[in-house]
Amino acid sequence: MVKSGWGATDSTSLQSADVDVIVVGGGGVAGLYLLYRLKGLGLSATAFEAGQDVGGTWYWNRYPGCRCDVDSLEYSYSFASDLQQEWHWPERYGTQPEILRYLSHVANRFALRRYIRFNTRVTSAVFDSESNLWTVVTDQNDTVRAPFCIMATGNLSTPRKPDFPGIDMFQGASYHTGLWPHEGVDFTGLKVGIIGTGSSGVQSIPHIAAQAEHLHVFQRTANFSLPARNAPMDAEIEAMHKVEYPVRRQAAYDTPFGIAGYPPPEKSALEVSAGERERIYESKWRYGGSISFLYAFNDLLTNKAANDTASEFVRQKIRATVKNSKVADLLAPTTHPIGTKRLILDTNYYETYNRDNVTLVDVKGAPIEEITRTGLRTTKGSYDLDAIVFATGFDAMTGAMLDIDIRVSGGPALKDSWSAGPRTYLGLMIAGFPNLFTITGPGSPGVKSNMMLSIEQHTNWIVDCLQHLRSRRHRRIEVEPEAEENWVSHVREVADSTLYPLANSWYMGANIPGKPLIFMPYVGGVHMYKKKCDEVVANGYEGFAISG
Ligand code: N01
Repeated sequence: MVKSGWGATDSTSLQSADVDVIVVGGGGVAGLYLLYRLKGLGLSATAFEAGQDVGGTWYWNRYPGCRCDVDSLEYSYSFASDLQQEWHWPERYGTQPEILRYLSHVANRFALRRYIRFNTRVTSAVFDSESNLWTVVTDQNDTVRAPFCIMATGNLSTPRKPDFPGIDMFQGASYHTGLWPHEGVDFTGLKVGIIGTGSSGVQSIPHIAAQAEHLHVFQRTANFSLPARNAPMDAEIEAMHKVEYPVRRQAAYDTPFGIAGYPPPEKSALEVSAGERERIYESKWRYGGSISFLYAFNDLLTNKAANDTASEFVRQKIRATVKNSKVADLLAPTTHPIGTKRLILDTNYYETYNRDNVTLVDVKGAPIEEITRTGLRTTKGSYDLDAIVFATGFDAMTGAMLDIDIRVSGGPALKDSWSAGPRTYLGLMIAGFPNLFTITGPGSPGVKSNMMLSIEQHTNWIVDCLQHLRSRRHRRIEVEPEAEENWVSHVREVADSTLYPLANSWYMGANIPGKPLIFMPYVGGVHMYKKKCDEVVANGYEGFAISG
């Protein structure tokens, strides 16, 4: 193992460091880019990865129909021009196998696997304030020390199965979409039940329905879904995009969602006639994708009356697609404004309810009471099932970090500091936890943006910060509590000026019983956020105390 570069130039306790940086979650999109950057700076690193191979979210989520909801030309790294030019995405949106192949290619091409210990889960990370070292321990009995620890643990990496009574009694097969068997699942001839109609459920339902003898969809809350309009990659679009890559990538930083090419809307939905509104929504619906639709008008996420027009447009589309009007009514979302939960992109989702072998079951009106040996029982009836699919989501944004015992020796544990909800400065660091960084943590636009771009921006910020510390022989960086407090207040104020808090979403922690209801992402936009991150650096790492 390579010793710490900090230790090599220092006669004190840093000599007991094993490496410069420990990366938790080394195999995902963030971990791989981080390792690439650390390697480039000549910093030594050890990364731990729970998966058997690289891929992160794309390693675990292998359910049928799994595909990215951001255009593949955008959902790809920008750091290596050759890679960008040489890689060919076969479809508008990357499938899970295709994205996994891409990440595996990146790991090989830049020789990153050598830093990663696979099949290894970090169990604790403890910082010693005397030596300024993090000690990280794993379930494989590794103990590694380093001055810096970076959490590349992902925002949707802790799958959540509800605690239904009897869940372990079920004698059929059960699956979670976020932990799908690598060999795939053949549902042919089976009576299948799926619980959950978020992105994972909506993407997998048409595929499972096409195989199963019968599919029961147990829906608690109807969600808005738009047509993805996936298609084979258009050669002309691809060629043009490749020419424009540098300009587009740069321009993306000046946009709210981190994707260029969508001119910001100038009008309110309430400023135009009903006919004009319909025409605009229709053209967005035909184009496909979520940004295009949410960019129809400038107030869809801030003005309820404006949002109602977009919500109603989609409800009408659902009613026009689903033949059985009772089923259509159940599928038409009424509990939240469109866009305040993650907007889903689908292929043939609503059409699937016109199949004879698909039944929608409302489990809001008649909740699931228990999983039985032979299926599932709601307050209204029993269902015989051979297999149950849990498309029930994740303990988002905080789950993976809080599964690790993160603490400062003699100081607080992260789970105590975050007992009332996560608090960070810029989603990059946490007051009271020196030398610990998070990539796209709560308080950053991460999950509300093109993840690829946000991951690159965060990683660049963190690695530049390490370089800054190293070049000045500093050994310690920590957040000033006041800076964190101000940022947390700002994140809350911005969220409160939008419609987002009106939805019981995973952004709010609402899907996990007992989780504090705090809107976690920063929704001021990538453009505002990046500006703030750059200003902080320009002002000498404003809000951070640097020492040692
Ligand atoms: O999870 P979700 P997901 N009884 O939390 C239901 C990303 N992603 O895995 O809404 C009955 O959205 C729950 O019902 P309710 C994307 O960011 C991206 O689908 O809580 N039902 C809901 O219907 C996405 O937003 C892609 O009432 C229960 C569902 O389970 C995020 O991951 C693809 C229940 C969970 O939906 C999470 O998506 C996939 C219970 N006890 C995922 N508990 C793409 O890039 C939960 N539910 C396309």
